[in-house]
Amino acid sequence: MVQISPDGISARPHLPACTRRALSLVTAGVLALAGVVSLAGPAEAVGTLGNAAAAKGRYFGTAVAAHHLGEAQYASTLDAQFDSVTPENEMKWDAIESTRNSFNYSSADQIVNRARSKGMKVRGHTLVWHSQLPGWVGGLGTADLRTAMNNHITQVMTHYKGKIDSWDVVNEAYQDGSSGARRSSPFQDKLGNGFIEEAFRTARAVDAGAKLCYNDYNTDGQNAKSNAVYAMVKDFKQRGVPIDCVGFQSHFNSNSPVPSDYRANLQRFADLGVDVQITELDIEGSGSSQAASYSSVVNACLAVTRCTGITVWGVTDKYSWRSSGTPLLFDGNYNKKPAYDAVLTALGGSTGGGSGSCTATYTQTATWNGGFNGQVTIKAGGSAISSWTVPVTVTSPQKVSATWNGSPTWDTSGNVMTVKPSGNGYLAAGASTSFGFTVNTNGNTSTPAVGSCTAS
Ligand code: G2I
Repeated sequence: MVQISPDGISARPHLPACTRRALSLVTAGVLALAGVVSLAGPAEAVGTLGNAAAAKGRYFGTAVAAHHLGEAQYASTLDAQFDSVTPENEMKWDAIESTRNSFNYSSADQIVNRARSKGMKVRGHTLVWHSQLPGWVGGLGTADLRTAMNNHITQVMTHYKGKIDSWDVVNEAYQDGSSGARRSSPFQDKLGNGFIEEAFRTARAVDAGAKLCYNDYNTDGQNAKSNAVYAMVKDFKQRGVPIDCVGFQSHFNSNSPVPSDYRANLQRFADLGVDVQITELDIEGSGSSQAASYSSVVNACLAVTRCTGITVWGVTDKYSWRSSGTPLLFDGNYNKKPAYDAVLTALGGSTGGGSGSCTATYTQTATWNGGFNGQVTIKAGGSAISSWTVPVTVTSPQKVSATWNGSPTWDTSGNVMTVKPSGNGYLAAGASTSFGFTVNTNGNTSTPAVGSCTAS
């Protein structure tokens, strides 16, 4: 544990000699002027995503891939943070029935059994989808295809009967764009519009205990596609076709940001008498803007009583289906990102998580023409913590030129560093430590934004 002493500034190797000389002359004055800023940000976030969501009556899940479960950090992050899983590919038609009537459940079973042994929910994804569909399905004639579709639903749902919270019975059956039309697929083209209803009726007959969802993307705000899905769900509810939930995939990026009417759109579906779920959430970006988008999604779900849970589409950026967009809550080294803090904070944190708490307090310790030094003091709450992270955001064109007593990782914008201890991060109850950094202002003297301290 090292406290940064202002007296040590002139000895720091990171500063140019002229700066060190200037600092040694003005240190006393600087100290008099230095501002101490206690963080006025959101309440400190403690606990885990699953615990915090549970306290709000929701689940917080992630897509998982069976072939990553043997990686220790993947498994420990999954187990520590999430209380629901969705097999990312293992329950798709090509994974389970690549040859007609020959069912292979091994990878999906691995995920389902593991999750259930840890008390996690499982979302089933997905029974009827045009993609990841083995070639033999498309080659069938109409009657045979109908038999094959119903048989696939029946076999798979029977195998998992009683183990699945919600099934994505039909996935992505509508076209993008303004037509509001159905997407071409073997099911649509040969069985016609009635295939969705038939799939849901078959599914209900197999496992009456599972919630049956229709799941799609680009339906997150009100648009022609979501209007078409809305009309279908309304019709199903009026005619008694069994549907319990609608999944909103919520794959967002700068071309497809969180819609401003996201909450209203979730609400209008809920008002039809179905649950709504955010099923494949990921938001490309980094730092505070990504964090803000995640926060808005969580807030939208919390504002809709029938929004029963949120699933992010992967544990870590490094295994995301669009990894280069760094769309998830943990970076490639399993560090919590600002987006993680934002989600946990939006969920209200949790005092029951078992990990302690910490606070981060910013002090400007020195300033000179063209730069300043900042110091962040981390203080453990009423119980000991084994480690901590604190995000610090500077404003472009500012640049952090040096850090000490902390280990930073940078987001792609270069404006956000997430700092963790450079050595052992243990702090006894009420104990503190500090890290420091130098900012070259490049003309902008804004105070860095120091986010909430996350204890672990
Ligand atoms: O595309 C993102 C998602 C859109 N909604 C439905 C989801 O099921 C879909 O998930 C993605 C998976 O994240 C990818 O991992 O679905 C893709 C396939 O459409 C998955 O990609 C596939 C690759 O295309 C295959 O080459 C690969 O063999 O993953 C397979 C298994 O790793």
